[in-house]
Amino acid sequence: MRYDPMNPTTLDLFADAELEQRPRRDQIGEQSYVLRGFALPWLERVLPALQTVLAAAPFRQMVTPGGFTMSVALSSCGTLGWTTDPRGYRYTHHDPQTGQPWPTMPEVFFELAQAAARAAGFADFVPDSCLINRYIPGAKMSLHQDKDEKSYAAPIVSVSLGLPAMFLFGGFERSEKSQRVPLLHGDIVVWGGVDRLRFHGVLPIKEGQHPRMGEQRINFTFRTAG
Ligand code: MD3
Ligand code: FE
Repeated sequence: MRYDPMNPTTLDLFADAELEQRPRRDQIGEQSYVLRGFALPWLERVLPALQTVLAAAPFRQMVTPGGFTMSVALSSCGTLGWTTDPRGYRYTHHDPQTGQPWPTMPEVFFELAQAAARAAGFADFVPDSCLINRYIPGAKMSLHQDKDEKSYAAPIVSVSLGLPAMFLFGGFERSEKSQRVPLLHGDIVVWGGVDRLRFHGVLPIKEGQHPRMGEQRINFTFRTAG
């Protein structure tokens, strides 16, 4: 009989192991870890808080300094939000679309990011910025480095929700071969230290429907930017 979480006759010691075959924590770089499903127990609190943030700062597509409209739509919360326009990439205190300060980072976002950083060996992570990326099928993020933060001492914590993604974890030069890391709903990746300036990107998201999130992938990227 197939495991059915609602049927007590199949609730045995192996049931949970069958549900989650992937290792709980996977090291992908010297100081980078995938925490599989880490965010799942938090989502009941995270998703309503996300709706509140997005009501104040809706997703919008931005234009790169090179003049290209990004396929990924963005929002932010925290004291600093990441933006791009034809003049360049930068962190701002205000949402350029509303002129208002970016929405406050919900406490549950902060706590989740700090707990994930700790689980990967980074004590006392204090993010001041959460970039929220929305991918619809076909959207991608080309290989790049994150270099707009004041200091590279703090790690970066990334939370994946919704449709699966193939994450590209590259080297320190664009030309180096990338590792491919599949990321599913609820996975968290923490990167820091020597891996902080690695090239990275996301392959185009495949068509699909996620039961909880619909036809999209949402990624939170927590940073100490200021
Ligand atoms: C790896 N976002 O917003 S997670 C980005 O899934 C970005 O939306 C991707 O890259 C996404 O800049 C990837 C974040 C991430 C951030 C910094 C990194 C991955 C990283 C630094 C080094 C290696
Ligand atoms: Fe990035």
